[in-house]
Amino acid sequence: MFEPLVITVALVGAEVSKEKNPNLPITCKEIARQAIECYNLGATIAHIHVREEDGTPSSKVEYFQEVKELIEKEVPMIIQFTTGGAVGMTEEERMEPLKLKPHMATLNLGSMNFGDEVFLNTKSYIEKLALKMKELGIKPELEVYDLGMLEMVEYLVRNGYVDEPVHVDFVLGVKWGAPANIETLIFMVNDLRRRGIKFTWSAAAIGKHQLAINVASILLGGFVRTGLEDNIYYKKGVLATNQELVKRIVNLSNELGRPIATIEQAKLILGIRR
Ligand code: KMH
Ligand code: ZN
Repeated sequence: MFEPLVITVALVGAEVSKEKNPNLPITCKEIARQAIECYNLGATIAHIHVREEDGTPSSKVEYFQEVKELIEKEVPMIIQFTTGGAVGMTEEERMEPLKLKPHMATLNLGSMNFGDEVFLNTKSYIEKLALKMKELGIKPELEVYDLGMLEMVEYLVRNGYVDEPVHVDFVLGVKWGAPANIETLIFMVNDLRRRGIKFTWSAAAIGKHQLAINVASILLGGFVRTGLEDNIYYKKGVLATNQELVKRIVNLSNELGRPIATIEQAKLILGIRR
């Protein structure tokens, strides 16, 4: 049988606005509060972006610190910082929060058109981030948005930038990345297997595809990333909360016979010792 299900909640991201969904957490206190509530419902990883009070995406280290401290004061959740930040942030801005040594951080594996903008992740920046995380003992989550990035997973493993087993997150349905469908997900998982990479994996999907890809991941033995960063609706026309999205995954996974990972199990599976 599969390992218990590790659930990541991506609480806020950089692209969604409170105008689109008033349940979106913006202040550090709101982000931490929702993370804690999601932990109590079954999520074990909090994927963290921060915002200015007016909702603008921010890279301020003191905000990351506040969220981290507020969560850690109440629950032993795995804290995962974004290094993707928002399109347009400098490489230095995106890297800064790593000095707070979160348990995990994202490592985006390539440049791409991202909606109407360009999300820049050069090979040299990927290498630099990977080495920084290695130095600080931060577990990277390798973000794969398209097929070419599978090649980058192998490159990083073979050249010692990351240690196996790596943790990979397939992010499907970003305009203009790989499409969010089950065939693509299965192809990506099998591709890494063919390459002989030792890995754990989760999948995220944008908008209306989130639920189907989450369920497919439960059934295929992967882990789940849900949350308002990727999708603001519970169902067509009904806005979601982070808590509702997590609760639904917990219920579905239980119904499908896959238990939810405890925090100890999640840390063990992901090799997080701190
Ligand atoms: N906001 C996107 C440009 C990550 O968190 O590492 C990138 C992103 C990925 O959200
Ligand atoms: Zn993110």
